[in-house]
Amino acid sequence: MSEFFNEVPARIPFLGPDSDDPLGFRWYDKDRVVGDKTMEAHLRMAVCYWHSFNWPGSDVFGDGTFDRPWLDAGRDPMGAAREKMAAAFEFFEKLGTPYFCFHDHDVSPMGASFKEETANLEALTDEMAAHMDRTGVKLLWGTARLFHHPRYMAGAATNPDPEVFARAGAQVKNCLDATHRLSGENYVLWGGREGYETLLNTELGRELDQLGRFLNMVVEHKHDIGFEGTILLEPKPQEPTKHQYDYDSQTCHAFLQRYGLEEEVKVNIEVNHATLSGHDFNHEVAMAMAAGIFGSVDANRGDDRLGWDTDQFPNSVEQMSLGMYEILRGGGFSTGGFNFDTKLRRMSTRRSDLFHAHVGAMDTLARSLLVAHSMLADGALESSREERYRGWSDDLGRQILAGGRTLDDLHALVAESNLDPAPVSGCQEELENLVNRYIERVR
Ligand code: XLS
Ligand code: NI
Ligand code: NI
Repeated sequence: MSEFFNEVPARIPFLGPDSDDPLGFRWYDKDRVVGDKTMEAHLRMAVCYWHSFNWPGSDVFGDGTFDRPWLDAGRDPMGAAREKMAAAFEFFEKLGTPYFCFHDHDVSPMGASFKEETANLEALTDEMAAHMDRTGVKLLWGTARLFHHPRYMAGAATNPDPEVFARAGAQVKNCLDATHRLSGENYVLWGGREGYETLLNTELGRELDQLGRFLNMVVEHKHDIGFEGTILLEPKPQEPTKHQYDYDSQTCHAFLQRYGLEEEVKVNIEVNHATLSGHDFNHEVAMAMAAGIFGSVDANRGDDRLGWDTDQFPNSVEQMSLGMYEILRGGGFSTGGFNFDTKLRRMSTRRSDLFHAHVGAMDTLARSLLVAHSMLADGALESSREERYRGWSDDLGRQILAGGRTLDDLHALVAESNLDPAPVSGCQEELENLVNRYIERVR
């Protein structure tokens, strides 16, 4: 088979932190054991099919800039899909990520009818299975593109027209079946158009009920076919809609509880969707962990100056260490992992740029894992946190939480002893310095 990324060696090697080779890992040593698992098993990293292979480098103001011959106009769609698939698996294998993720229409042409769409996906799913067997690369998650075609312009599940809901349901069945066939470990729903542009034409309560029913149908189908992966919602506050219903982790949790799905569905947290919703990445992870709905992560970051989804490769060890700390503290990933839902900049036009980008991102996550693990193993942050809440283990705290004290009781207690607790320092700056020390010293 002719290679597409022929300037890159068969496998990106681990060379260690003293190496200056731009195409070697400095931190990602997949077999290195960190705590109880290898780096590879902790991070469960995935490359996304869409931005890396199915996007020509276009933006709203300009055409594609990348060298992606399978996207050229006039190509036979199935032939082009096969060529793209071969290049994608060559990339996954050379890079050494254990997983990939896809949308149905990243791998498979839409066709002229639903029948053709279904047949295309089935045929290309078989070919993906063969590539996966050959390379050992696994599927972290699949997802259906329910936001691209004009029929979905007013939403898929939340569309005012039930026929659009039906069309979306049929598409998700195809994609969930394909994900199951490929032993995918999760199935994602990002509700890019499940929201609104203006309240003037929107029946908000009705749309939420539609979305709740749609998600229940997805879960019912999952059980019908015996899919054991996790169903994940991907929160995002807006873009392309003015308001997306799955705004952030806390909103998703309330939605899941309302529609009886809190035991069935978890969240796929994207680093920059967190910041777009006005939160830090570590906040979103901690919130999902606290609600018992943490699932997976899309690792792409934003730009501090830009208020949209720039999908940049993660390069901040501090940001990712703080998120990683919450992930480890909550017990790590089960079926989830780190997906690179990341885009090159349009001017990164060398084929090898895709490698440079992922190598740096994987090193950033690996180094962040080491930082987070040593912070957790040393226990300094945890012991100061425990100390801060110590009172809640004493009688008063336990009785309050168990429901054994009323406001009258508290009134009597405070009046009797003139209770006047002294403020205690939160030690924030000391703790921040501590984190920086771990970042400095990690090896
Ligand atoms: C868009 C989302 C999207 C999902 C998959 O902002 O991040 O790429 O991850 O549909
Ligand atoms: Ni995403
Ligand atoms: Ni995104």
